[in-house]
Amino acid sequence: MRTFLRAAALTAAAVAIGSGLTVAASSPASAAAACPAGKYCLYDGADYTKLLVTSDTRLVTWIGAANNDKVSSIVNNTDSPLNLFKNVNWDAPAGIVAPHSKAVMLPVQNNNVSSYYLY
Ligand SMILES: [Ca+2]
Repeated sequence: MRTFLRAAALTAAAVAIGSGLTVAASSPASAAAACPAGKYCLYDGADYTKLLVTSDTRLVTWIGAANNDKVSSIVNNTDSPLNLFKNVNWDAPAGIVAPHSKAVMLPVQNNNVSSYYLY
Protein backbone atom coordinates (compact mmCIF):
# COMPACT_ATOMS: atom_id res chain seq x y z
CA MET A 1 0.00 0.00 0.00
CA ARG A 2 2.76 2.38 0.94
CA THR A 3 4.64 1.72 -2.33
CA PHE A 4 1.48 2.25 -4.33
CA LEU A 5 0.88 5.64 -2.71
CA ARG A 6 4.42 6.78 -3.44
CA ALA A 7 4.10 5.80 -7.09
CA ALA A 8 0.81 7.66 -7.34
CA ALA A 9 2.38 10.78 -5.83
CA LEU A 10 5.26 10.67 -8.30
CA THR A 11 2.86 10.32 -11.20
CA ALA A 12 0.85 13.32 -9.96
CA ALA A 13 4.05 15.38 -9.72
CA ALA A 14 5.05 14.44 -13.25
CA VAL A 15 1.63 15.48 -14.57
CA ALA A 16 1.84 18.79 -12.73
CA ILE A 17 5.27 19.53 -14.23
CA GLY A 18 3.99 18.65 -17.68
CA SER A 19 1.00 20.94 -17.28
CA GLY A 20 3.20 23.80 -16.12
CA LEU A 21 5.33 23.56 -19.23
CA THR A 22 2.28 23.52 -21.48
CA VAL A 23 0.84 26.64 -19.87
CA ALA A 24 4.14 28.49 -20.14
CA ALA A 25 4.57 27.59 -23.82
CA SER A 26 1.11 28.87 -24.75
CA SER A 27 1.20 32.17 -22.87
CA PRO A 28 0.11 35.17 -25.00
CA ALA A 29 3.57 36.71 -25.20
CA SER A 30 5.30 33.58 -26.43
CA ALA A 31 2.49 32.76 -28.89
CA ALA A 32 2.65 36.24 -30.41
CA ALA A 33 6.44 36.13 -30.53
CA ALA A 34 6.24 32.75 -32.23
CA CYS A 35 4.54 34.20 -35.34
CA PRO A 36 7.47 34.48 -37.81
CA ALA A 37 8.59 37.76 -39.35
CA GLY A 38 6.87 38.35 -42.69
CA LYS A 39 3.93 36.07 -41.82
CA TYR A 40 0.48 36.47 -40.30
CA CYS A 41 -0.92 34.06 -37.74
CA LEU A 42 -4.59 33.36 -37.02
CA TYR A 43 -5.61 31.90 -33.66
CA ASP A 44 -8.75 30.19 -32.40
CA GLY A 45 -8.09 31.42 -28.86
CA ALA A 46 -8.76 35.05 -27.91
CA ASP A 47 -5.32 35.27 -26.30
CA TYR A 48 -3.15 34.20 -29.29
CA THR A 49 -3.41 30.51 -28.49
CA LYS A 50 -4.67 27.56 -30.53
CA LEU A 51 -2.91 28.45 -33.78
CA LEU A 52 -4.99 27.90 -36.91
CA VAL A 53 -2.93 29.42 -39.73
CA THR A 54 0.65 30.66 -40.27
CA SER A 55 1.02 32.07 -43.79
CA ASP A 56 1.96 34.92 -46.10
CA THR A 57 -0.60 34.04 -48.79
CA ARG A 58 -2.14 37.31 -50.02
CA LEU A 59 -5.50 36.22 -51.44
CA VAL A 60 -7.64 33.69 -49.54
CA THR A 61 -11.27 33.48 -50.72
CA TRP A 62 -12.13 30.63 -48.32
CA ILE A 63 -10.36 29.93 -45.06
CA GLY A 64 -11.29 26.23 -45.30
CA ALA A 65 -13.76 24.08 -43.39
CA ALA A 66 -11.31 23.27 -40.59
CA ASN A 67 -10.73 26.96 -39.76
CA ASN A 68 -14.06 28.53 -40.74
CA ASP A 69 -15.72 30.79 -38.12
CA LYS A 70 -12.99 30.14 -35.55
CA VAL A 71 -10.59 33.12 -35.69
CA SER A 72 -10.51 35.01 -32.37
CA SER A 73 -7.10 36.72 -32.44
CA ILE A 74 -4.54 37.67 -35.08
CA VAL A 75 -0.86 38.58 -35.30
CA ASN A 76 0.16 40.39 -38.49
CA ASN A 77 3.94 40.45 -38.87
CA THR A 78 3.81 41.47 -42.55
CA ASP A 79 4.21 44.89 -44.22
CA SER A 80 0.56 44.92 -45.42
CA PRO A 81 -2.85 45.27 -43.73
CA LEU A 82 -4.73 42.00 -43.23
CA ASN A 83 -8.38 42.47 -44.25
CA LEU A 84 -10.85 40.01 -42.69
CA PHE A 85 -14.33 39.10 -43.93
CA LYS A 86 -17.27 37.23 -42.43
CA ASN A 87 -18.24 35.46 -45.67
CA VAL A 88 -16.36 33.76 -48.48
CA ASN A 89 -15.00 35.78 -51.43
CA TRP A 90 -14.31 38.89 -49.28
CA ASP A 91 -17.94 39.65 -48.50
CA ALA A 92 -18.98 41.44 -45.27
CA PRO A 93 -15.90 43.12 -43.69
CA ALA A 94 -14.94 41.92 -40.22
CA GLY A 95 -11.97 44.19 -39.52
CA ILE A 96 -8.44 45.11 -40.61
CA VAL A 97 -5.26 44.25 -38.72
CA ALA A 98 -2.54 46.84 -39.41
CA PRO A 99 0.97 45.75 -40.46
CA HIS A 100 3.20 44.67 -37.58
CA SER A 101 0.40 44.64 -35.03
CA LYS A 102 -1.94 42.20 -33.32
CA ALA A 103 -5.63 42.23 -32.51
CA VAL A 104 -8.35 40.37 -30.68
CA MET A 105 -11.64 40.09 -32.55
CA LEU A 106 -14.53 42.19 -31.20
CA PRO A 107 -17.34 40.05 -29.74
CA VAL A 108 -19.60 40.80 -32.71
CA GLN A 109 -16.90 39.58 -35.15
CA ASN A 110 -15.58 36.74 -33.01
CA ASN A 111 -15.56 33.26 -34.59
CA ASN A 112 -16.86 34.78 -37.81
CA VAL A 113 -13.97 34.94 -40.34
CA SER A 114 -14.39 33.02 -43.59
CA SER A 115 -12.05 34.83 -46.02
CA TYR A 116 -9.27 37.45 -45.97
CA TYR A 117 -6.67 39.21 -48.06
CA LEU A 118 -3.31 40.76 -47.33
CA TYR A 119 -3.02 44.01 -49.30
CA1 LIG B 1 -12.27 31.04 -31.65
